[in-house]
Amino acid sequence: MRELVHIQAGQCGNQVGAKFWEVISDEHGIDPNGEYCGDSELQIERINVYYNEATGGRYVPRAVLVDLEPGTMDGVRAGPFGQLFRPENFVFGQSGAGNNYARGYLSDGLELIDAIMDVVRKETEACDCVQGFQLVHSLGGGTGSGLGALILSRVHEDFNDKMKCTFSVIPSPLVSDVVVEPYNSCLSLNALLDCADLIFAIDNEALYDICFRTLKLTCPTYGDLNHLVSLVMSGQTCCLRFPGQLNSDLRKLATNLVPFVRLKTMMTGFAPLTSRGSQVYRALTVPELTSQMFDNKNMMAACDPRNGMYLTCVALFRGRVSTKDVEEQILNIREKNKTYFVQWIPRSIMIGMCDIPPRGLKMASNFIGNTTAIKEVVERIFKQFQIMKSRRAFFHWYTNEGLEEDDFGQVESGLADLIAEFKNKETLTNKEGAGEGAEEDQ
Ligand SMILES: Nc1nc2c(ncn2[C@@H]2O[C@H](COP(=O)(O)OP(=O)(O)OP(=O)(O)O)[C@@H](O)[C@H]2O)c(=O)[nH]1
Ligand SMILES: [Mg+2]
Repeated sequence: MRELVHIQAGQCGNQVGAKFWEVISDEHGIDPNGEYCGDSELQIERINVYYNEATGGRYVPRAVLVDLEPGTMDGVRAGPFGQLFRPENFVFGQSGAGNNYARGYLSDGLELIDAIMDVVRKETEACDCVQGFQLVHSLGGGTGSGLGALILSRVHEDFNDKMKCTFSVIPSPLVSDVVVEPYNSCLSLNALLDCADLIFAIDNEALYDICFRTLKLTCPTYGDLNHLVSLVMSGQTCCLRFPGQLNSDLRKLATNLVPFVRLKTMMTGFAPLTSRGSQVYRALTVPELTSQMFDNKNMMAACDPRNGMYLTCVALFRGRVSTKDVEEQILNIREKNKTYFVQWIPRSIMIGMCDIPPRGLKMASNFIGNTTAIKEVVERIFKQFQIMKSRRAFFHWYTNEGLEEDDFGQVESGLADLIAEFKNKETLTNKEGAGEGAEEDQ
């Protein structure tokens, strides 16, 4: 069995993470006591990917829950599936990181990291053959950004040959008004680029827009945003959790999605979009799902794919759908949009199928896109970073905790290079592409 170890850090990480476990437990027929009460072999066949089996047939999430303050953990424990988690896997401090990356990455984080890694190691060693790790966190908060990056770098050191992916929530002024979030986000993203294999960008700006424009919620809450995140996370992981053929492990997924080592920040999408508790009354069809999943309005990152080029993508269908229909529709959409796909990766859309639909739907589709348009999201936070950095504003909060001014300089050049690489790849033609490591030339 190829197990995964899940780690959630900070307020956002814990709130989103708790929702993820709620949704997948439901999909696998695991009740809040950890007992299996499902009705299909498919639910249980690969249950060990995410759950440990404890004595008495209880299923326990292979999850490590971390925060620098105790409050969010209490929130998780009091939540609907709070009793599911192993009590020893809650690791927390007392003070919080006060929105400061440096407190999460250095001072306070360093005090807690050994206790965290002890739990991570224990979980990993108990696995038969662990395939990798997933981290859920915000890039805006001090704990999520700083401690999240610290954990991932330690995991990278200790388990070098295992896969690491992150679900990273990107801040937006529409949702939060913390001034230093661009600092935290850029510092964290630059660190993740060194040690993560796949970064799923979950952009609060896009989540808010979807809630407001598409779902007509006038005042979206974190509960509403996290409902959308849970659709993405359950979809993105369903090929790992249920039996199937394609992209059935993280390494295959990353190998097919990431043609260049630094370009691993993924845009995600979902169709059909529904608000919490609402139903889809219209019968859905494969053509509808396909066109919606490639639609800008369904993307959980605030960028327009038409302002960039797709390098690769995965189209994942859930429920009882015909493979032939799906293949036809994907060919169709690729043909219609061929100017937005780089020509030097000929088979850039991968298709995945999973028989089990998400709760309340007959069918659904998930999208993972590696598009250079994601540079718009990076640029959004990077510009604010640069404006503040040019005046060295707020630096003392970071240097007081042990970060050096030079670290800001390195982040600046790292992300400037990243944006330049995106721009370079979208202008490459076939011939140049061949020299850059593309395998086939049409
Ligand atoms: N989508 C979503 N975003 C959240 C949630 N909670 C916080 N955020 C976002 O996360 C950022 C703040 O980070 P938090 O996760 O609250 O901070 P933290 O990691 O606990 O770090 P400190 O509190 O600074 O120690 C802001 O951009 C918030 O908008 C949530 O439940 N869902
Ligand atoms: Mg917090």
